[in-house]
Amino acid sequence: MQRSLGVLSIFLALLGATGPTACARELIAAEVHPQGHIIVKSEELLASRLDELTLGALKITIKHSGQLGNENQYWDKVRGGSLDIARVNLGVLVNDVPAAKLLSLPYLFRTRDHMWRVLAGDFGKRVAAEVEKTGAVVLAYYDSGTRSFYTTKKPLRVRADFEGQRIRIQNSPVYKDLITLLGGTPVVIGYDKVIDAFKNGEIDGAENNLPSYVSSEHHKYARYYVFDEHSSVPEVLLMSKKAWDTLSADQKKAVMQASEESSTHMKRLWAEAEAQALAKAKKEGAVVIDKGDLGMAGIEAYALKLYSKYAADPRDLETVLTILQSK
Ligand code: GTR
Repeated sequence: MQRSLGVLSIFLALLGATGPTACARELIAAEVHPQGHIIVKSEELLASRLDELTLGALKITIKHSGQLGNENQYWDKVRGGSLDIARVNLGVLVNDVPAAKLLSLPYLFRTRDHMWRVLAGDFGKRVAAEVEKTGAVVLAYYDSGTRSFYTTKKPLRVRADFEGQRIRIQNSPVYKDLITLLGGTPVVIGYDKVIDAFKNGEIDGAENNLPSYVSSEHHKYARYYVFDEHSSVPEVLLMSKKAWDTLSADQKKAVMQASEESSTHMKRLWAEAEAQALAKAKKEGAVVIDKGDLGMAGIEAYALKLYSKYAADPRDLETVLTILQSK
């Protein structure tokens, strides 16, 4: 009797050690940024917290550096249910999620905090509901700071400087119209191909936040970074509805908690990531021009013409006005 209890306890201990891992579920997450980028670091935190919270039952494998393709492909796969998780820029959703189009309008937010407050309110709920209709679930938003223009030959200081400039953009009608209104030529290129487009002279410029400007090494080709801060479109962490629906209620809670913790962690680190990127860019030869030294009134006057097109629907106009007036 004594002996068989001993065997039983050893057996149970072994089960305890291997049990949860043996039936662990692997969730695949797609990411374009390389290891070391602040977003990937935050996703690593997400993975380890989820592992802890579910005692090893849910594990996230991050396929970083574009191993699974580009963001438009991730978005299609997540909606279609063939990819569990993807982190993309919310701007990638513009063709399917009307709220994302409004959020991409230039000069909509005054500060990052303004954007975070809008996302935490009714507008954030609208984004989540529209995303869910397409077959995905919003887990969290990540900071993406503000996007500004950068170019190879001369800085875009005033509106007239845009003339003749070929500017790389994400595949977004809002950005296409923005560059055209400013007098440039929009060129849609996947993020992973922008560096080649700079090398072979296919484009004269692009736009992005500082951490991406530097981690993608665009700063080595496009030295002139002008702080016009035309947009603040956050990153969004998505899960396919198909994968989500297979989770238990406790697992869903754990996924949401881990996502939120990772997003909060990233918000705290963002300012430092921007400062580090700025210092590295300058050290490696970038010329950074502050907003006060740009002809912002002229640039904004052209850019804001977009509002009458994208907020033509009275309800959208009301939403945009509410955002612009909100504190
Ligand atoms: C980055 C963003 C990426 C991608 C990229 C781009 O800031 O983190 O997800 O959208 O911009 O310009 O394509």
